[in-house]
Amino acid sequence: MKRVLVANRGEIALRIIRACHEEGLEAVAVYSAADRAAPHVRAADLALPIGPSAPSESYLVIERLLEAAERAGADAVHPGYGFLAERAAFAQAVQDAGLIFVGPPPAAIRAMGDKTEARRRMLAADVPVVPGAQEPVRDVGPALALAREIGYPVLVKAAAGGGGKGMRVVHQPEQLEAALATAASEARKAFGDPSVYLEKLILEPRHVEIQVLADRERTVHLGERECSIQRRHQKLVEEAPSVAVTPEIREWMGAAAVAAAQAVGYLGAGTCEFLLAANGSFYFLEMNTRIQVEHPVTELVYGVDLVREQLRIAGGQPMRVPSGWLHPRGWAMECRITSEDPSNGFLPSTGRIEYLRVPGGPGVRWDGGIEAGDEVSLFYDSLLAKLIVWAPTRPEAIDRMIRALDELVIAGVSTNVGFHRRLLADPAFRSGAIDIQFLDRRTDLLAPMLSEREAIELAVAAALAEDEARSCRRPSVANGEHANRAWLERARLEGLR
Ligand code: MV4
Repeated sequence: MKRVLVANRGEIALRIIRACHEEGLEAVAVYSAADRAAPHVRAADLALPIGPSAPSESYLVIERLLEAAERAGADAVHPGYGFLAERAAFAQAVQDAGLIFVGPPPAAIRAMGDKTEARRRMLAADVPVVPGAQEPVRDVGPALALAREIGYPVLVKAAAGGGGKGMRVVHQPEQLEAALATAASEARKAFGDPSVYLEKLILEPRHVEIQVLADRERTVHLGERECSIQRRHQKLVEEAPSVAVTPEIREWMGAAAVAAAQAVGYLGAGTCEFLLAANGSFYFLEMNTRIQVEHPVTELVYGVDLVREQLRIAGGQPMRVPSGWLHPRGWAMECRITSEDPSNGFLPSTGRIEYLRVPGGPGVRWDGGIEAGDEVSLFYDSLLAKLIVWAPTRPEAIDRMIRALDELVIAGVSTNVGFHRRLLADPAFRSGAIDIQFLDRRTDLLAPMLSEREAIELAVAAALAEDEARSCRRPSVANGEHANRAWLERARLEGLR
């Protein structure tokens, strides 16, 4: 393996290109029309165009990517996350073209992609799954009998699903028939497959996932990530380890994740998602057969470069993770920085990045895909960058994240930076009392005060004016929706809020 085509864009493409270079591999970027001058294009050894801006005409077109790999003389393809990463047909097509797919075997992707099939395999491997069905339900009669057996409330889920689409909560038998119909129709629209099945609804769980890594000899786990801070299935903050996971739970959940991976013949990096109930019981939900957005928090507490390990494993080398017990060291936290306006229903915002100041200093990592001058469009998802910190303890990690968020300046598009600052300062978040419904209860964290919004608009204008004047003073400034402390204080004194 010498030359890797990176079939992705943004921060993850850049992350993969850097890992290739550290592994002594050449990296080939691909780009759509909108990404001609994107950072990942300039970081690569070679970059090839693959079509218009719309993903359906570029990053999602298997033939375009295989053509580019052929033209570049690449011998491997890394899919990143999103786009084609979990399409078994893509992994298969890459292999059929005589190239190495940097990921699991197509059969493992396929097995985990079908949720009832995955549940059957997990049961056979003694991995705890949520009580429920292993086969899709078609008719309301058998569904009622099953729901009675499971006990209400039950959840109707899409068999081809994942990510929350086609899910319906049912509290009473009278609601079941309608829920089956709406879930099936949603599933057909989203996945082209109307099959649905039933599970018991787990109330107020945490979302905890285990990182696994498998080479041809061994399968190991690298502990958990706590991903409960999410809104409408979009994760916003992740951390490792989890306050709710004791060494015993870690050992059991880790063993379950390793068994899950082995049950499908897994290879490379993957993640098993679990629901962790308040009483310590946990249930396998699904396996993500790709590198995930939040992988850096695991890297920081386990001292492993997961993308480099993916590349080594794909090239037939053993992983460089020691055998025996691995333990997390310290605490890592990640904030997803998105071009969305939390005070406006998290609608995506677009525009030109007029100004960017990236935080730094000890224990701070910036996995970004944007630079000042870049245009943020609606063609791609709203993730601009990930701000990741490490510190010896959770309170110190939170304080360090607040410090880093204070340093961060993004002007030109609205971002969720202000939301992150409010969340990290919140006593309930700091106490660790979080579950997947946390933000549903705490809508107060989503919308800033009106006066704050006004202050911010003024702060952004001030930042831009300063930038233009090429002032050598540190800009006293702006974060889309939040102004820094000094500025807010000035605004308050001047009667602006
Ligand atoms: C559940 C659940 C409660 N009980 N299954 C959401 C997406 C998909 N990965 C599975 N999901 C859930 N399955 C049972 N039996 C709650 C969720 C869920 C959720 C899970 C992880 C992270 C965020 C979530 C938000 C809402 C619901």
